[in-house]
Amino acid sequence: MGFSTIAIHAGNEPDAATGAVSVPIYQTSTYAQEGLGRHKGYEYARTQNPTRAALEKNIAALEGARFGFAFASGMSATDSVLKLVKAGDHVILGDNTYGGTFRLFNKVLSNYGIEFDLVDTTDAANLEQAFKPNTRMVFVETPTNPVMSVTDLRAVSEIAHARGVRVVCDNTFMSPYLQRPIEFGVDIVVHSTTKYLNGHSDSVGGFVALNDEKDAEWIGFVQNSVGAILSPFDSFLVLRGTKTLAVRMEAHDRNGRQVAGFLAEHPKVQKVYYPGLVSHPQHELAKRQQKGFGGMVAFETGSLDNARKVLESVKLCILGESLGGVESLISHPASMTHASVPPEKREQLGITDGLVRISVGIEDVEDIIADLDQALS
Ligand code: P1T
Repeated sequence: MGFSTIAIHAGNEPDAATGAVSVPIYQTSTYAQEGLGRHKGYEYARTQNPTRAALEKNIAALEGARFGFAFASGMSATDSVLKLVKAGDHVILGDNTYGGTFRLFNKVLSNYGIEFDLVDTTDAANLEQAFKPNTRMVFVETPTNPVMSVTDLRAVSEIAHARGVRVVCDNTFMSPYLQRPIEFGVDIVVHSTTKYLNGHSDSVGGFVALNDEKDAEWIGFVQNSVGAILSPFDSFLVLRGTKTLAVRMEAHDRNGRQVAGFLAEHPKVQKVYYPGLVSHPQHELAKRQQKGFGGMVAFETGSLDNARKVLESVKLCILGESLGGVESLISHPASMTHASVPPEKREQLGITDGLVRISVGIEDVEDIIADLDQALS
């Protein structure tokens, strides 16, 4: 079956009791039991909820995974995956990730004896040298937030698997429509469903998709034991969102390419970060690994002053954190999403004070370009 058919039907069976075509929001905390140890498979709503279960089936199918778990946020999904490692274990973390992912490793997990090194995973030789005897996981984001570096998922998976190490990929920027990491050998996919999967900027959530039965059993155990579950209402919203994922991603991709092309030609823009541009260092890899280039674009304005002028002059694009919604959002990574990354590391990655990031929405692209044009001038 094709992607859109799966998106619309997986997990979305008509309700057995009423025939409702949309999976109902089962807004209940508990379930009546017929007798001691006798029930319909639902005991308590942290453990099982039919709306959440429908979403879990849906996104797992979209990622080509056997198992899926929905969490309260992208960060809680990542944190739960990190519960596969223990004190004394080492994790290789891509050197550019969402700032909150770095913060989780740097300020939280490090307190629990989990060691990590930041590695530029766009360079396979670099990665080979980073393994230690206690390395248990490689965690990458591709393309990265915000400088859009692309990591070769097949190469990373081969290198890690040769050492018996799991590979995790944060697939938030692409969504399963544009990239399916498991097809390249990745073991575990994480998402912030807050972004493209939900797609309407009205829900915060996260997801973990994987094939390994033992790891899945543990993630499910952690989900129930820690309790960072996605609510029934949010599960409903994301389930509604994924039905239109393909058409939305096509539109984000189309608009993203045009906005990146416009910026690349603009005299006030010094550099554009977008894997769809032939000038992008991993353009050929992105063409092989991704079905498109998506709607995330970053560009260098040269200074904080210039960035501020652009960010405060836009009229259609909305200044704010987050991405992946139907509306265009514009942000300043250095002071917003990546403020928790040390300044020298930011500088090294290209997250300068002059860098501006756009999540290109699905408005009419001429209007987005006209807005950026007037803001730049
Ligand atoms: O916000 P939350 O749902 O917890 O997701 C965290 C997260 C994880 N992974 C990636 C790649 C992300 O971009 C995010 C969140 N990012 C933003 C809020 C942002 O504006 O970049």
